[in-house]
Amino acid sequence: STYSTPLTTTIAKELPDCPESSPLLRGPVTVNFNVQVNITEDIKANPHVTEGGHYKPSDCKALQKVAIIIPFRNRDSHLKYWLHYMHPILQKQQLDYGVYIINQDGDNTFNRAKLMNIGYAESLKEYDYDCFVFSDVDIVITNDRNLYRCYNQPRHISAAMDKFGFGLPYAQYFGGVSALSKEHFRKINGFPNKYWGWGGEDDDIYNRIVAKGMSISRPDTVTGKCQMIKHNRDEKNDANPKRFDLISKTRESMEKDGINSLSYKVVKTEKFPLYVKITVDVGIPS
Ligand code: UD2
Ligand code: MN
Repeated sequence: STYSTPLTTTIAKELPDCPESSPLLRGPVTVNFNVQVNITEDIKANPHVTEGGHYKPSDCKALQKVAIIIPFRNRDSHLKYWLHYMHPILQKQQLDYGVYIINQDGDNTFNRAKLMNIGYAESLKEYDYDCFVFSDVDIVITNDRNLYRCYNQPRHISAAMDKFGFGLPYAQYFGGVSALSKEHFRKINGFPNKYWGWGGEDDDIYNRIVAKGMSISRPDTVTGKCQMIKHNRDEKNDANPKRFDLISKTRESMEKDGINSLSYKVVKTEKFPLYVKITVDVGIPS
């Protein structure tokens, strides 16, 4: 009588873990920003991406849950290219991921790093992410083996940009696309909120990482090749004259300026087929 209830009926089928290296990867991907793309066609081309830009493999359990966070304002013409090229690649990488466009409301000075902090906080309200990829809207990778996931150390994904001759402008450069685990992000108190306008925030993040005894991991320069859409500097994102002074003080400022001092207001959340757009009030320079 002990064995009368078949155990199997109550056990849910569990997916096997996805392999360490996805069998779907092929290497180089052709990217051409001169060829027009169409969002309606891209929605059709990615039927397994669900409302709000989420995807997870159906045949295996993804190794990481990745929130992709894009600081944004008035760059729809770039966003459509990002969606077109990146969704297919991310699916091939067998990630459990979601795409978060963090849109700065109004027309005050832009604040990239603060928007990325907000993306971290808002994405965690929605899902139990363990890895965060922060990406400019105008950059795509051109090799599908450049994984949008986290590593033991903070990862600089855009390691070989076309605009820097497929190398680094300087060794400490951390701009473009990067990946930090929840643990990495917490260790450095997130990103600075006090960089208004263009420049310096990426160097501050680099300083934070080094100050906490971590180092930067990068793909090799073949795998790390990326392309940026050519563009002019936006309005209300002029070079920040305070950046040099701020960068020289990261070690002191990072303890009080970061995820522990983040304040903002969500103005609107919109779910589109290939992404979530969260419009936020980041305040004004103080
Ligand atoms: C470089 C870095 C970038 C950042 C920036 C300085 C590279 C490849 N990237 O980018 O990571 O450190 O310098 O802040 O070197 N954005 C908008 N709307 C705006 C302004 C900016 O959406 O009005 C977003 C968008 O995601 C953009 C990103 O902010 O890609 C960086 O701004 P950028 O592209 O104007 O600056 P760029 O190319 O010099
Ligand atoms: Mn750019």
